Amino acid sequence: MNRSSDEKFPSFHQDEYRNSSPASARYHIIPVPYEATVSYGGGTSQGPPAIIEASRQLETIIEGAGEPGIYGIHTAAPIDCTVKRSPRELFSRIARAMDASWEQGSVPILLGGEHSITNGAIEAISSRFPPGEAGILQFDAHMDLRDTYQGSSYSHASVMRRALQNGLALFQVGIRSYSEEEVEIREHHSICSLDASYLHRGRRSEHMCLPDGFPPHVYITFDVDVFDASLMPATGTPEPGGLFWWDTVDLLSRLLRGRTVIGADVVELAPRKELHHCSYTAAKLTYYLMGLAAPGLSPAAHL
Ligand SMILES: [Mn+2]
Repeated sequence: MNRSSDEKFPSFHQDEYRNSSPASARYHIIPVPYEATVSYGGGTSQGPPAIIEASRQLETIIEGAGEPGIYGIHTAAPIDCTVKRSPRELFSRIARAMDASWEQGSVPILLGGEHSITNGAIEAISSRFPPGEAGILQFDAHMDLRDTYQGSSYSHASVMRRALQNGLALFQVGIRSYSEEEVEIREHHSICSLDASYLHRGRRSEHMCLPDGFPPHVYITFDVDVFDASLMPATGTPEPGGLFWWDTVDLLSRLLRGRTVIGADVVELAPRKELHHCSYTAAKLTYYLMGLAAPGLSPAAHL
């Protein structure tokens, strides 16, 4: 195997694809093992290595998304989250990594870590894209719209509130657990959504799409707790009544039709050894997201 960089870290899908150089890779996998504000079960700092390890079991082709690996995958060294610095400093570091990725015409994909790492993506998107040009598609059991949570404005439960404050459009999928404050904020900002209960009632997905006025460039933030608790027990707050695999890929591909995927994150996996299907599911989802951001839909071409 010809490993070009970061030899000491395993890379995503490494049994099939060498770790491409950053300049030649379509996808930049950026591990962010950050865990500070998790409210229930812990362990998300182990998410990135578990996803990368599980990716060794992936096939080269993923049904419905072709073979994303042929476009080159670069796995970066994990972002150092251990130093006791302010969360804002960490988020800026994430933002810089994403921006460097865009500079090279690549698509950054963050592996969390807890959901608050998306604050880094929000910073990166807000400084690179003019208002109205980029929006966030959030798959999550929770709205994450609290102003603060456990005294922090940068908690996993407040991350989408920060997105709204930065003027980013938001579309939520799979929500099924929330506070009164969050319902009010959602109404106040007229946030569109496909909640889990709505999806469960058998609404047909053929005509589901993002609203016409939704921005052309879309960042996907994927909290694995959007999956049903039976499929994804390895997360901080598993919620019953969630999405399964085909619901998820069907919705992703339909909602993103005609849009350009500028990046993504997969967060909140708290891996457990005896539940390796959870790590594998997160790895397969990550690979599927790459397929949605395949060339032909180049984000760089629009910048
Ligand atoms: Mn979340």
